[in-house]
Amino acid sequence: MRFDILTIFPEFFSSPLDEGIIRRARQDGMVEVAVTNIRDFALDRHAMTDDRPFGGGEGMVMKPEPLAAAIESARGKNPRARVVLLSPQGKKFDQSEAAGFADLDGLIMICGRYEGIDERIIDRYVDLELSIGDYVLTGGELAALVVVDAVTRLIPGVLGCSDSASCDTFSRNLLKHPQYTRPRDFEGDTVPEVLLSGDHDAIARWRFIASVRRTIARRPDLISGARFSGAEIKILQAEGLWSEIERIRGKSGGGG
Ligand code: 9D3
Repeated sequence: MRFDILTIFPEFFSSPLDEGIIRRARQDGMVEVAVTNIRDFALDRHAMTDDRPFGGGEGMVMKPEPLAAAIESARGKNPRARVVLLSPQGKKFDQSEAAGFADLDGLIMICGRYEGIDERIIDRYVDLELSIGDYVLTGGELAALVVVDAVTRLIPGVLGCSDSASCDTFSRNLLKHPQYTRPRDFEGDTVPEVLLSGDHDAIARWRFIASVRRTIARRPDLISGARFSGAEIKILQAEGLWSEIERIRGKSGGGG
């Protein structure tokens, strides 16, 4: 996978892409990330990348010519890439979108700034507009980093077995159970007894129940997409959680 990131703030990307799993994935050649300064493609004397909106109004709009030249250049190096614009108007990015991107040869990501980009660039080049959530950022750079991070860890070979993507929270639609490590007693707060018991069935059951309780409390929207085995349903019935799950599913229409 090759990511091409087009931005007027290339410095934004230096340290986040040079640490941890992404750094290793780049070093091992499993992903390539190239950051391009859109300003390098601005032809006028002042290297302007923005201008006032036709029709008037607040703020500035990113000019089409430098963006078009930057996209064409990125396409030359990443010919089979899909072109994504990070924008508050986009479709919400989620784990299934990340998994789809992990199968692609390349992504060209345009980071918007100011009030956005000239619509003709979207019409001509952009395959997909993506938002990372319902909050206001100052530009698309952090959103692009979120996409690189979420997609990179799904590329085969990037994660070791120990943190394999297959048991992620969102692969089961359940939140992770609480976790503890040494010491057993931290300033009087102790670790749940069952985790010290060595009884692996009891531990698995405790963790499953804790995951479900947490998901019901914090993310009831995920419950509709969770699927339980017959044995799990029996456990949830014994814990008095199954009726709660059916109630949540009924309310949300049982989708997922
Ligand atoms: C309505 C006036 N504008 C803000 C004062 C709208 C606006 C323009 C540009 C709001 C935010 C931005 C910059 N944000 C992004 O480029 C962005 C973003 C976001 O803000 N939230 C979630 N995902 C994304 S992806 C790109």
